[in-house]
Amino acid sequence: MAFTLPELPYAKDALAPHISAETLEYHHGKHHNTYVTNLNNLIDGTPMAEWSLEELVTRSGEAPADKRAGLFNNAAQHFNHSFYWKSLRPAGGSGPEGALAAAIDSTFGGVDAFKEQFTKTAVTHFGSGWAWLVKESGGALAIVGTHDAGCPITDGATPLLTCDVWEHAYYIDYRNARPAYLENFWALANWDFAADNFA
Ligand code: MN3
Repeated sequence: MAFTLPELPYAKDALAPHISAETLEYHHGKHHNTYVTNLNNLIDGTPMAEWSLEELVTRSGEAPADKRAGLFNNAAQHFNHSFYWKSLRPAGGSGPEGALAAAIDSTFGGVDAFKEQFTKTAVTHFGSGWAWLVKESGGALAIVGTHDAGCPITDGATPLLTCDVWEHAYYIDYRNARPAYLENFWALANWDFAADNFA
């Protein structure tokens, strides 16, 4: 079954001034859309057309050798971007509550310490990739950086929240200033989404 570009869960101008409508126009309408188109072209007419997106990400090694890299990259980027749009919200940023807040406190020593570590992972990540808050397969919280299309579900982790640190995510609004993009990420972080994923 062919994949479709998911609608953004908010209006294109709803994340401004932190992330502009122009950024979303390109990032969602062009970049993400291209990953979806490429993925559909790779699986069309093959048995992989029956696989779920998660299966395509975690089982790309079973694909024909000449398709493996493209399949993983485009499937994982479709997964990662769909997850990123939901990791943001116009009225985000307040902070975690309940069980997730307690786990963040005990793991990182508080929300501010968590944000500091996550920001450091995102800002110091070399080149293109992603910063994630995940629940590892054993249940512990962790901050992980993944390169290019890297996706934590390949390690059996459950993603809770992500920040896209590819330049296309921030170059229109912040040029090369990834730290400024991260500062603004915290004004948009969707903690309800993270809590739902943690539960
Ligand atoms: Mn991106």
